[in-house]
Amino acid sequence: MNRGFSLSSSSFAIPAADNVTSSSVFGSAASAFQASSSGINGASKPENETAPPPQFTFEASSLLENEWRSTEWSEEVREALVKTVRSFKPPSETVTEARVLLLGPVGAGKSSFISSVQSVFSGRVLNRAMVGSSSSTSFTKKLRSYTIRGAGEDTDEPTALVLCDVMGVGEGEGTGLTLHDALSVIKGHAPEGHQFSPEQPIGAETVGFIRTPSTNDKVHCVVFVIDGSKVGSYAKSFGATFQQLREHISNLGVHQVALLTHVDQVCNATRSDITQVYKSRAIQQAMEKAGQLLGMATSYIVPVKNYCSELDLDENTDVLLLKAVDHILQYVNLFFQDDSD
Ligand SMILES: Nc1nc2c(ncn2[C@@H]2O[C@H](COP(=O)(O)OP(=O)(O)OP(=O)(O)O)[C@@H](O)[C@H]2O)c(=O)[nH]1
Ligand SMILES: [Mg+2]
Repeated sequence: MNRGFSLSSSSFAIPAADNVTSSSVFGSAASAFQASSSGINGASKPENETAPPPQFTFEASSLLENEWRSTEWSEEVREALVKTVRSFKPPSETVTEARVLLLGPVGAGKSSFISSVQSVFSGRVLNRAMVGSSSSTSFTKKLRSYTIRGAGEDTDEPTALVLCDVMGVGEGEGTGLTLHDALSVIKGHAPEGHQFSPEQPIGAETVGFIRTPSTNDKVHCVVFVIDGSKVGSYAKSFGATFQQLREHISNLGVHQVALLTHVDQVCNATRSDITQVYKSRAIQQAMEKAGQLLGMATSYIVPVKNYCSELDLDENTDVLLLKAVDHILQYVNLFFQDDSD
């Protein structure tokens, strides 16, 4: 009987890589894994537990003369991107949907991104994945997979994109998603609706545990979600945590990208006009900081502004969100290309 992976009370064994090849896309491996089942951060206390975290100060708030990534902002671009996502099919004979998992600190905007993407496709702002307020404990407690659906002529027609929402990674011990559970979800062992609990790691005893996941059950791309307004003040331990996670995820052959959210709170000019996003020095610096935190080149990271207080969609906000989805789908494709090699 396949019992998945073994656990002990003092430490847990990381599930084997399920015979998938390690991806060469990612940089050097992070430090050796040393985690406990108490939390994704491991047993050690956050380094800055006694001292308040340093505030993120940007060197400059001015705008660059030219965009550092050229972007077209128009209704045509928006429509073209919608079409691309709607017509997306995973390049695989057996898999019909791309499963994309959002991982990141509590309150970073994971659920908001899912709701925002669904809003774009629904033609109105809605809260599909339940969004919390910024706090120290994760608002999302269960694994929920959301198939993004079209609207208009193709009313409710599902796209092949499934965005998976999980509990956020906490700063302290015993709070938030554990490394073990994150990897279990990525490997396809976790049942839909599973309620995360650091005391009850996902294993053979978990109700609905998927013993032999198919490629359909597995996650095909992981998206790290980082709050741009907090990127400089996250606990130092987050950096080590994310880099450990990335190492394990890379060993599973799953590509990773990142979203920098809350860009409206990083730069005032961008708050009033989202098309300034690639001219903002502050956002450029926040993206670099996010890259350092994740051990990831900036080319994997895209900025987004989620819908949060708005009641109406905005064409340019849609373009930025759709560009992020398009970026993610490129790395989904790489998973299937690697798989068929
Ligand atoms: N200004 C602004 N607020 C945002 C943005 N994205 C999310 N928020 C707000 O940030 C808060 C947390 O958002 P969530 O989507 O619940 O974050 P989460 O990552 O799902 O959090 P947990 O489920 O608790 O781990 C909410 O109040 C959102 O409205 C953004 O791009 N800009
Ligand atoms: Mg959430």
